[in-house]
Amino acid sequence: MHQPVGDLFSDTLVERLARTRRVGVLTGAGISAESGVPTFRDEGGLWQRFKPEELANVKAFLENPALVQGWYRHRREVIEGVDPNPGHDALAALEQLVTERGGSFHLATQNVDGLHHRAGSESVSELHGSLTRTYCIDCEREATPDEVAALTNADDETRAECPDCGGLLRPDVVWFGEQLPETEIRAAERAAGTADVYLSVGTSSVVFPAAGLPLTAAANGAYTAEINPERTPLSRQLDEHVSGKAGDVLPRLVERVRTMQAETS
Ligand code: BJW
Repeated sequence: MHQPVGDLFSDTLVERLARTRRVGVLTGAGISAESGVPTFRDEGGLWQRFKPEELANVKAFLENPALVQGWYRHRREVIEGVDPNPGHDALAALEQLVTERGGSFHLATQNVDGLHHRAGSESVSELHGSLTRTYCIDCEREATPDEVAALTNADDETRAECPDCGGLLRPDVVWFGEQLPETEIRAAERAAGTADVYLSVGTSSVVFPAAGLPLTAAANGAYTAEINPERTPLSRQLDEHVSGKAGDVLPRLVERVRTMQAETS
């Protein structure tokens, strides 16, 4: 493992990001923490107040749709009130730097908050869906945001039903036991399998198949780095663990990459 010297991250990481052609990134809830979106498994995270088995699988949804719909309504409200933070901005800037020099960049996110798109990232796979979309589990019609707001504004005891057929409305997110959207996971796997350098940012690396992406990158020869204030089950298997918050580390890292890229062009 490369030991960072004099900075949070190593010169090797900066050089690889400034010079290689293909860059891949995986993000998790930690990158949105500094925007004010709670993570799942940290203290005070979403799983502390609500058990995942109660809320994030289809059986639980069918048993208590109003509870699950209410939880997602709450999360949509949280997200509507927050903005991308310097970590999201830095990844959008990194994409620009890499594509400007003719390289390719891909960002796979487990987050459903849309903050990477709002920060300006373009090549993004949303592996676990999006909170902004809601559909009927019977006729599959997508409900408009206005319909969702109106239907889920009632008290938590009321289930939101499709205005067309009366089926239950559910968020377009991926729950445990469900397949990830094929196009998104394929793009993410391709990017991981061909990356020269791969970053894993703000994820506990316990949920698969997303947690396998940095390992795919490593197995295919990429230089891999994890950015997280805590170590994860993957830390020892990657080239570098950068201990810090994404909103602190990423802007500094991208600034160093920008400087090196300018010097060598
Ligand atoms: C900071 C920070 C700061 C804090 N800066 N960092 C292989 C082995 C074992 C099991 C499986 C396997 N393959 C599949 C499975 C089953 C299952 C699974 O993985 N289970 C494990 C839990 C054991 N996976 C699935 O079911 C997946 N589907 C699938 O594989 O389909 C095929 C299949 C089907 C059936 C059988 C077998 C195969 C689907 C997984 C769906 C996950 N869904 C959720 C909910 C999404 C909707 C929603 O948002 O409500 O996705 S669960 C939840 O966890 C959410 C997240 O995206 C995901 C990952 O969490 P994340 O992002 O890592 O957040 P945290 O909170 O865990 O971590 C935050 C981190 O940030 C921490 O490390 C902090 O330290 C750090 N941090 N501040 C940087 N400022």
